Amino acid sequence: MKTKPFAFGVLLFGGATIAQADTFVVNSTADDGSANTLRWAIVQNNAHPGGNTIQIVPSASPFRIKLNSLLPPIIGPATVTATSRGVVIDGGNFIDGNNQASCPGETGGFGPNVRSLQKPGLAVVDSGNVEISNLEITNFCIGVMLLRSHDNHVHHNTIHNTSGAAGVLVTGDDGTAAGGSTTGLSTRNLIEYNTVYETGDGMECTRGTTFTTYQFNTMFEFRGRPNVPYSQGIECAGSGNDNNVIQFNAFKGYSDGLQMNSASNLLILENIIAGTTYGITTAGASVTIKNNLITANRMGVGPSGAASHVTITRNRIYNNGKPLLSVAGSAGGTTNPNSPALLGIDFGVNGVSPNDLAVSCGDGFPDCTPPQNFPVLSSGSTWNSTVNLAGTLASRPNASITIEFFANHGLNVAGFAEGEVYLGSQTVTTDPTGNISFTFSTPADPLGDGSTSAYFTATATNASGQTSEFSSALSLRRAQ
Ligand SMILES: [Ca+2]
Ligand SMILES: [Ca+2]
Repeated sequence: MKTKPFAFGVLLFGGATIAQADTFVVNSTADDGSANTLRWAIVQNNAHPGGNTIQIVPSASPFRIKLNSLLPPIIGPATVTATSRGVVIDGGNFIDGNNQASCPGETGGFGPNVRSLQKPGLAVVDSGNVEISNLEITNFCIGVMLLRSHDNHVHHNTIHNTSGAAGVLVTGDDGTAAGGSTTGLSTRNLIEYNTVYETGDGMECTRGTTFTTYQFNTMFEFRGRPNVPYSQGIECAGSGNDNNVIQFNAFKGYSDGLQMNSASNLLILENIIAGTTYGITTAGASVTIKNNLITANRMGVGPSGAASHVTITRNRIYNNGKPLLSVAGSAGGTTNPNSPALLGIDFGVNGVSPNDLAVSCGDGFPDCTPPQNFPVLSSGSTWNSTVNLAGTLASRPNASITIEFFANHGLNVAGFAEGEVYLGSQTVTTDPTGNISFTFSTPADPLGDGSTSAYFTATATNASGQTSEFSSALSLRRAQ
């Protein structure tokens, strides 16, 4: 059925040509190319692209479209959507979404391959302005692939049991053997409100993916598929993956919640990351990690690289240090049970990085090498009407430093204190020798639940935006 219920069109500049936008109704689950099948609708759209709608009208729920071969990529602008839930696009006739061997070219025993561009359920390639929504997609190597593609909107889909690269792969891969990153080849995509599970990587922003937003998605792995190693919640692989936003998502069960690699100018805001080996790893510059809940992981946040400027502010980071290991050496994870990465913030993913003091610095001033030195808290053992924290910081001379203070119910299972409840901050300036003493006061219920004891920590963030590891814990109790 080809209908034209909407009289809108695309008026091309010059006014001489009007391209009619059509609606192609899919009401058959067959995959024989006949009218009103999904394959037929995509072929029709691609023959005359220009704002068409492929509208799947399910006659039953579930309405399972079991394909016999891959669908052609969708040429935009176009919309692919279902009028109600229950529409399943299933590649199970020729791909086993639970076995990586179905996706040749993957590296057996390692995590999903971010260079894989194989066997997607739906794809947009060298095109853009495609909206994909309200679908369930399963048993492919990739759920939705946006390859060298722009201005797409992928939302309200359920993508699960894929065994190649990712649930949603956004990539600018140009296919060259060298790596093929070209900044901006995939740009301005919006991926939101999707549920993604058992897909290896949840999503990827790789090889030139810019100005793309991932928000309000739920992604998880059960860590229970022996033929598909779990990998990253979102991975940005290769170079040029800058100016992306990852916010309001939930990640659980990955080897890395977010593996950002060298991606820069990122905003990572208000996510929940739990049950991963490494919550967030990032080596880029100008990365802001704010207001996230990062708990029950092995390690919380792991910035790395001397040039990194990773600002970690106002998060809730606690109850990490769990003995969670990734399997099979996937890119960012570890199989080493002796890995010291058990901290809430671990610069270098190598355990506590000690402060470098003046005696070890060639110029005679402290904190001459990254990471930013952390504060040292020191005060009495009790609080009364207020909690009074005192401490010192040794850093660069005449430096403006923002110190954030946190309270914790206890140490994590590995014995480190983190940042469970944010108490506030203050900005200080070190003296000409690089040293400063500070005090900070907070009301007598620092954990907000009447607890009469707490572990206090602090971080330091320098003027270029680089945040330290957490300080050692100071244990205090309320005076009786
Ligand atoms: Ca460290
Ligand atoms: Ca340092």
